Amino acid sequence: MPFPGIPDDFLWGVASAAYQVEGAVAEDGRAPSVWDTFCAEPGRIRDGDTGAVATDHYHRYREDVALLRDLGVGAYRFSVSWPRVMPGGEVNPAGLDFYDRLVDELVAAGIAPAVTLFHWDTPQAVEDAGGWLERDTAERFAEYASVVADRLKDRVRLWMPLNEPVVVTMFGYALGNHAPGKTLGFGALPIVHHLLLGHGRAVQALRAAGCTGIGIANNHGPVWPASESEVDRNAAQTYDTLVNRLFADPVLLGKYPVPELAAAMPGPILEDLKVISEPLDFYGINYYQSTLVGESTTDSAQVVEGALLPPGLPFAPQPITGYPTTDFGWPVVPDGLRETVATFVERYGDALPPIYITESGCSYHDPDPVAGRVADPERIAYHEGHLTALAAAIAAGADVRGYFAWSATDNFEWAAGYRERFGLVHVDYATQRRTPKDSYHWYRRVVGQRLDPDKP
Ligand code: GCO
Repeated sequence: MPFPGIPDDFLWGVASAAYQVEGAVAEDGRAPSVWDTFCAEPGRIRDGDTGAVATDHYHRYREDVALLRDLGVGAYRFSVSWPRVMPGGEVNPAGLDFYDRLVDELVAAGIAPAVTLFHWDTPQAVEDAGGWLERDTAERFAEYASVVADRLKDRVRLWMPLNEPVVVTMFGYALGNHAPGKTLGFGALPIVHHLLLGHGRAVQALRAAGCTGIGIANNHGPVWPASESEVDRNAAQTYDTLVNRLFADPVLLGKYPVPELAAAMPGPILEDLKVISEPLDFYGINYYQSTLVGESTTDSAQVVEGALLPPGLPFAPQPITGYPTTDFGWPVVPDGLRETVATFVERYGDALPPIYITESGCSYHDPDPVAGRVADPERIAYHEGHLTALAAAIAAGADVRGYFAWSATDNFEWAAGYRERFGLVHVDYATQRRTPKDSYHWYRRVVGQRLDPDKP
């Protein structure tokens, strides 16, 4: 049996997000999101790629669900597109119908739907009214949450109002290499509070609609100091606070991690924190990599993961050496997943609900299919290593209930376009042909052995 320690009722899944797979951006009443606008600006996306067609999942969802059924996963995490469901503030029945069909198809295939409500695709109309810089956006988001809940609540097993709010804030609003492309630096801090308030108000709306299985999906990873020097340790601690605690502390503990951050937030903070810390049924961790951080020693800007970090920040991410890297250049540190989970257990104690790993995955520039096969041994090694590390965290006492591989199919990797391939299924973008990779067959065996130990 692989991964001893992983419980038999563990939920095996795969994940995706609307703008990365759906395409059909102007169909059935969908309005533009900030990502449509951003992709249309020259120079924003590698090779000028856009999500206009993506993997055409909007039209091919039946074929995609059939692939998931054959994979044998127990759950599929996808996101609902806000600009499809409420393009201009009013409900668009045709948009909502798509998710109704998708959810029916999943349920018929024996797969539990796990829904993200905001995977970064703010309707452009909402952005034009101030977007997440405006408190009112949290209310608009809660209205949208209740519309989706009313339609899908009878069939959805897990709900995640927000996905990776720290990335939206940092890349979308502080550094500007993601939509909506704003470069506000620390001026982006109000976004944090409004996203959190949107989360809390959406949780309330979901509960009011009778939903259960409510959580969040946020990305986390160990932050290691570049050296034992005090300056490097302080720099790492600051960075850790921003990426690992800025959203988790308010949600789980009802407070901001440090008074300076609380002081930077707009509105009636104490009242809001009560809403933000509505109890959750689970906490979703997206894990991709660990980060080495030292003091900022340069007076010039630094490019990290495509983002231009301005000079003068109190920290500087540095390359991690001694680990293999993916073709995207990310260090592969499986034990970082164990460490992340262990840190959460230690840091939040009784305030931490059960954990799901809501994403983990890797991009390799896979070869084209040959005779219906795509060999991707590195991706298998990635997931095998991370599941082994996760099993160790569980063996040490962490309550982890599931793992969602990112991603089901190759898809639109934001500013990096289509070059990066994270899927268990290869997509030929010229023909939209899907070819399960070796990693798909490997994952199918892992999932299947858990379900039925006698299965070959
Ligand atoms: C997320 C992720 C995904 C990415 C994946 C690989 O926020 O859920 O950013 O959308 O495609 O993490 O970078």
